[in-house]
Amino acid sequence: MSVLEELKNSIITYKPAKAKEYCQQALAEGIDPGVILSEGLIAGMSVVGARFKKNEIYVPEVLIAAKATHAGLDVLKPILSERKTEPIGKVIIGTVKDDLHDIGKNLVTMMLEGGGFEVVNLGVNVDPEKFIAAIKEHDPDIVGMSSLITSTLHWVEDTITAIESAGLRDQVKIMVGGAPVTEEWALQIGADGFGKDATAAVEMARKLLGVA
Ligand code: B1M
Repeated sequence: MSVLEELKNSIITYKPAKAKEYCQQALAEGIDPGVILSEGLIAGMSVVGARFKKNEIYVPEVLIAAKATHAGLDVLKPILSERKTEPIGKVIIGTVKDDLHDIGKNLVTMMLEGGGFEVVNLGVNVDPEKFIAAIKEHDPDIVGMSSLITSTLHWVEDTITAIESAGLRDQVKIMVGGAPVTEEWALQIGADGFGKDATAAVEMARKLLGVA
């Protein structure tokens, strides 16, 4: 079995220590970190997601799989986040209120950092007031929101409304993403941009700031 298959397997079989080990091995073999991410970690998490959806596994298993994914991400982070030049813009990012999913948001954070952005990661369950306080504190160019659950999607729209009410809407661009989010919905609720995945998020962030 190749190291990427072993890595994917370590997520599916809930083995954080192995995930870390295989990520290190894949890097040592000279495999591109983006490939390790997509064909190892994300591929494994996709299988876990499908099994969770079919009720073949439950929250405790998903939590250990998420832990394994994060163990791998920790190995890749220094490489993916390496910035070679001055930041091209500042982004604050968080998972919206009542939502604790953070794997995708953390991936987007790493890819943005690697793409030349300075990123302030506000974590999960971020309420509109915390987004507003962070805009005032950090003066970002872009506010990023991640949302994974349909029942809490409304917090994305509520946060945009709160940013408008606070008189801060004109000074930031807003980018949203997460599995249930579509481009059409994002634009409809007043966001400036949408990212289907972490790579698209970096492209969108550059576009929003007019960077070629
Ligand atoms: Co939850 N969960 N979960 N979960 N979970 C989903 C989202 C779900 C789709 C599973 C299912 O099929 N049933 C479902 C939501 C259903 C719905 O709303 N329609 C669900 C549910 C229901 C729940 C709970 C309610 C379960 C329960 O308790 N009964 C509960 C809610 C807790 C809460 O948040 N309040 C819950 C809990 C959990 C765990 C804690 C166990 C764990 C999270 C661990 C963690 O994140 N630290 C978890 C996980 C892991 C998942 C699945 C299996 C995987 C999510 C993930 O990490 N994907 C997920 C099923 C699925 O999505 N297929 C599921 C991998 C990640 C790389 O992809 O996050 O989509 P993703 O991010 C992508 C893009 O979306 C995009 O780029 C990323 C990288 O490519 N992107 C952005 C994301 N954010 C972006 C922001 C941007 C741009 C792009 O700009 C700012």
